[in-house]
Amino acid sequence: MLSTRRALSTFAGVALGLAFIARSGDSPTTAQGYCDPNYGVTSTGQCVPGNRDYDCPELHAMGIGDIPVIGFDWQRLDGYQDFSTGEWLSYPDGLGCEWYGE
Ligand SMILES: [Ca+2]
Repeated sequence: MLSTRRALSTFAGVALGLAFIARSGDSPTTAQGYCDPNYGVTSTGQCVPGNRDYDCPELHAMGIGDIPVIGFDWQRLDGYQDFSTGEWLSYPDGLGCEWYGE
């Protein structure tokens, strides 16, 4: 079950993403839809789909990892936060879903 904090951040991210799409009009796409503008293209030329909130295991299964965070990390791909306390267990470093740990 999503926490209120996560739900709010997800909503903010979606709003941000949609605003970006509306401005740019033409965005790169993936099989899953458009690329989330908050995340950069990986070294393998892939991007994070922006159609929903993805988790790192899912993205890794799609061959997507070491993702540059260039906007708001609403999918929480970088760093690891304890949602019950809000404490960062592993601080964000600008790269999400590293292939080898955070
Ligand atoms: Ca990271």
